[in-house]
Amino acid sequence: MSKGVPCMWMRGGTSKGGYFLKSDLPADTAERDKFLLGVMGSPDPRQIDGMGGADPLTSKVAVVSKSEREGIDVDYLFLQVFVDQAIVTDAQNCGNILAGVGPFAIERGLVAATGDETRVAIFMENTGQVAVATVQTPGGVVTYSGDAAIDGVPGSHAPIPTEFRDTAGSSCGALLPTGNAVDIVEGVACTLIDNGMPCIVMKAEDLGVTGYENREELESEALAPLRARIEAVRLAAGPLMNLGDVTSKSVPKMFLVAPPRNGGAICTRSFIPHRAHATIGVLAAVSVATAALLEGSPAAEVAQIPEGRRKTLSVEHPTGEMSCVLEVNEAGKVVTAALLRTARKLMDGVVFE
Ligand code: NQM
Repeated sequence: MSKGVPCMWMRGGTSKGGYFLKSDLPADTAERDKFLLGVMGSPDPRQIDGMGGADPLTSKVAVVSKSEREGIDVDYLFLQVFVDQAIVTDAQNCGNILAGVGPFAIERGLVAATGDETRVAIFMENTGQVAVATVQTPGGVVTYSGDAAIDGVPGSHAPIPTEFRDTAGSSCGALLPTGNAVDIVEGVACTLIDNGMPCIVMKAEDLGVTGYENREELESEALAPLRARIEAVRLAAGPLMNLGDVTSKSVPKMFLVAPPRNGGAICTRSFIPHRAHATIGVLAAVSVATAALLEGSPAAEVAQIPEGRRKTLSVEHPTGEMSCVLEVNEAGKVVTAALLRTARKLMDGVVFE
């Protein structure tokens, strides 16, 4: 048995996972991945012999180190540990797990608290972009308690407002990798978009569902043909999005959109890509909200878009909504996105593979 590796287990947004200092993990990637598979208990649909929660949303890892980059506090590498396959991938980012990175960095002494609030500039290594998170640090100590509530998480916690810049083309090289707001893929009208997360956005109606189904319904046997059709679109679109063969990749994420039902801007259901999401990914929400601003796109057809250069788009999801504050320039291009997340430290100790 190994002697264990220091690790903090945290909820970040509506996800959960292990947060490690880079220096505590094996430097060799293959060794690191083998270790993380052991920690999570993968591959196994129940992850019974590990810390993973038998769900891609709770089988996640943040690797954090002090940054050498100008103006940046820490570097953050996100790793998705597949549940039922022996795959660890850095091919996607994660804005939910990102929410825990600021508090973790302060707790581990990588960043000094600066009064009651501490801004942490985070370089997201997966996509080469920067996020700035504001962490509550009353008296110079991280607090997780507060009044901020986010849908998909019971109770309220300390707010962690997070700002993104220049997220367009994070993995696909361009906001619209095909150059089009609409492409027909496998007979379905889609927007292939990447404003921080490669996403494919389709109207639920075009796939024969309402877009208001819950997670259980979306994963039911009755909707197996829907999932097969969505996967066919995904596999065909991967190369068009400069992602190559996406058979064993966790991107692109797949979105069904419908008119908002609860006063929001748009209603979403997502597949990430094979499980239905319980809520919505952070950068995925930014990407879908951006798609809704594109004239003639499937998302624009169903969305209610607020006026003004600074818009709050409430993106409805299966268990509530996520508000994205988008700032657009004169040409209507999204230049910044800001969201509210919370995080909570669950465990600090050593973990065994
Ligand atoms: O899009 C899940 C999550 C995510 C990703 C996934 C995320 C993002 O909810 O930034 O947060 O899409 O696999 O944690």
